[in-house]
Order: sequence, then structure tokens, then C-alpha cells
Amino acid sequence: MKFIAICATLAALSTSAMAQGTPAPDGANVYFVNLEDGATVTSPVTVVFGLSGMGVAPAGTEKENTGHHHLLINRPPLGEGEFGAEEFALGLPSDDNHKHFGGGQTETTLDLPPGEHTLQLVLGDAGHVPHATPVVSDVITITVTE
Ligand SMILES: [Cu+2]
Repeated sequence: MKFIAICATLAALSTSAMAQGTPAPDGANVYFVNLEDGATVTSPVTVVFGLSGMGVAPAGTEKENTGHHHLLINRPPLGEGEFGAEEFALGLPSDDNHKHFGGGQTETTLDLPPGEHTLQLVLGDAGHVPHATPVVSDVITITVTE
């Protein structure tokens, strides 16, 4: 009986480990290099992605301590909102609110209409899934003027 209980525990542990995704090193940090929260800018907006403690690798690259950048635009913080929980298991969607930089790009230029916009950087693993300890920036709000 005891043996069976241990097996069940190990199976549960390995399942949860899989669901938790790729490990990230302690202290890994992603950040906006050229934009501060509250900044007023004009469109097109150049956004430069900073990463410390890890390396950038193209999507599909299975290499320890690497990932590729994602930019979340005008949506709730990672893990929040309608599909928040699924993002950790299934990966980030790709649409107007979720930009993937699977080529390993470290900056982009956005055409944004005038008004307030929120931005958040999220590092994703080879399969676009946030790391086990998610490597995310703060959500910043920028105002685009005409
Ligand atoms: Cu991706």
C-alpha cells in the first residue's frame, strides 16, 4: 500500500513539474530599455527589450536559460484576464495583443493610435510558454500623442 502511495505521489509531482514549464535562473529580469511607466511618446513607438541573467534564442530553440521576447499590448497582466491560467500551460496566443519575437529580436516599432496603452514584456520558452518562474516586466502605461 505504501509503495502505491509513493508512486501516485511521484506521478502527481512529475505532472505538475511539466505543467510548470521551463526553469528560469534566479534573478532573471526582463525590462523596457527606453520607456518608463507614464511616458508620453509619439507613434510610431520604438520599444527596446532588455534582458539580464538569461539569453535570447529564437523560438523552437531548446537551450537552457534562454527564451524569446513577447510584448503584451493593452491586456491584463500575464496570468490575469479570461485566459490567464491557460497561458502558463499552453503558451501565449499570437494576435494584436500578443506579439512574438520568435526570431530573437530585441526591439520593435509599434504603430499605436493616440491615447493610453499598456505594455508588458514576457519571456517565453521554445514553445512560447512563460518560464516556471515567469520572467516578466512591470506593466507600463504610455500615452501616445498625435
Ligand atoms: Cu513566442
